[in-house]
Amino acid sequence: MTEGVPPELPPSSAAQLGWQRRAAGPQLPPGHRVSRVAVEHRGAYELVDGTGAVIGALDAAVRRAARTPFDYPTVGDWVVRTLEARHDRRVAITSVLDRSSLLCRRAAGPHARPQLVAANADVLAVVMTPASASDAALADTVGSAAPGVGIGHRVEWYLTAAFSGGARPVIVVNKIDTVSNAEYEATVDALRRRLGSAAAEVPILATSALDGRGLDSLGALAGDGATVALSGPSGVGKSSLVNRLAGGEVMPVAPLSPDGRGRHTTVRRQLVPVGGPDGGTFVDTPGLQDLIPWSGDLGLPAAPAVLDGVAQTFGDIAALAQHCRFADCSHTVEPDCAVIAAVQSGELAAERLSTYLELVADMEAGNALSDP
Ligand SMILES: Nc1nc2c(ncn2[C@@H]2O[C@H](COP(=O)(O)OP(=O)(O)O)[C@@H](O)[C@H]2O)c(=O)[nH]1
Ligand SMILES: [Mg+2]
Ligand SMILES: [Zn+2]
Repeated sequence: MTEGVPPELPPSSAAQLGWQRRAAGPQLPPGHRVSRVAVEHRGAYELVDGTGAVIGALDAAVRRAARTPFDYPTVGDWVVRTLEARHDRRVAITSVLDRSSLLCRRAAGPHARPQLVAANADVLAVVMTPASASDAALADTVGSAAPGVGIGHRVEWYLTAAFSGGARPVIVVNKIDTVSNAEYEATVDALRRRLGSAAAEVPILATSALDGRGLDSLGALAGDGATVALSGPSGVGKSSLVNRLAGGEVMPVAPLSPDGRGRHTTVRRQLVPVGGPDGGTFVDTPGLQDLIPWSGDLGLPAAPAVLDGVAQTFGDIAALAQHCRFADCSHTVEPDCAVIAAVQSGELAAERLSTYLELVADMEAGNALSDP
């Protein structure tokens, strides 16, 4: 039953996987149990349950009934699966349990399609470096880049995906060993200015995967079975952080061999247990590197808060927009636009508005094509 499972990890405990954080379990049919998706590859899923790992595939009837991408499991999902493997040596996944959160990106390509990246993450950690943080603070130029080209790395994109998906965003400034304290403070100041109203809602952690500073605080985010998803551009040290916290080379760290991923023959586990019995899990998946948030419904069960990620990331603009003449004001060309007026009076930073407009354009690109 455990055939094909990467051997490098001890089995995580059920408490680490966070089962106890869920409100109530489903009524299980005989011969079934609940497991969590640790990695997804080509329609097969590595499932962990605190005792070991098995490979599962979606039950044929469930697959036939699936209508949208949201009906398929993704990393971090809780699923019901058969105990016994079938003829193809895989267990059958018979249902996907309701999600408490969902990180979802707009898949690349001309048509707007949702791509599920991670489910049931409590926290989305947006990892950057002092260098990338100050780049991000300086890189604003109105309309300089085509939507989707190279600007999916902006911190506001990740915050929006977190807020709208029901995960708590945290910013992690990694590689602090590369700068002085003064440089780090300047980085954080610039970041806070950039984030405007959102700065108050997003804690900033400093870490070094090299010398270990800040790792306790980062690891503590995954206490008591919590799940922390790591997002951020390639090279900022996400996998290095996970490896430090997991205590071994669980994720491949750059530099890779010239042929890239070819060096690793197994698909790496993307849900990684950390911190022992009182710990939780980290999610490190390529899908979170470059992310345009999905603007549509995420299919989450009735959420306590209205999950408008853009309005939460840009609370200052959302508040001003209440005073625009038109309820659907785009804050670009309309008369009596309170947002443009606030930029002109200096109340709102011009970069804040240009970033907002780029994000909205990015999220909407392709939507017109996909509408029938
Ligand atoms: N100086 C320094 N280098 C780091 C740190 N974390 C990661 N690195 C290096 O940065 C490179 C990219 O790290 P990796 O974990 O693969 O980044 P990822 O693409 O975000 O997963 C590697 O060469 C790491 O050794 C850190 O805290 N300080
Ligand atoms: Mg990595
Ligand atoms: Zn307006």
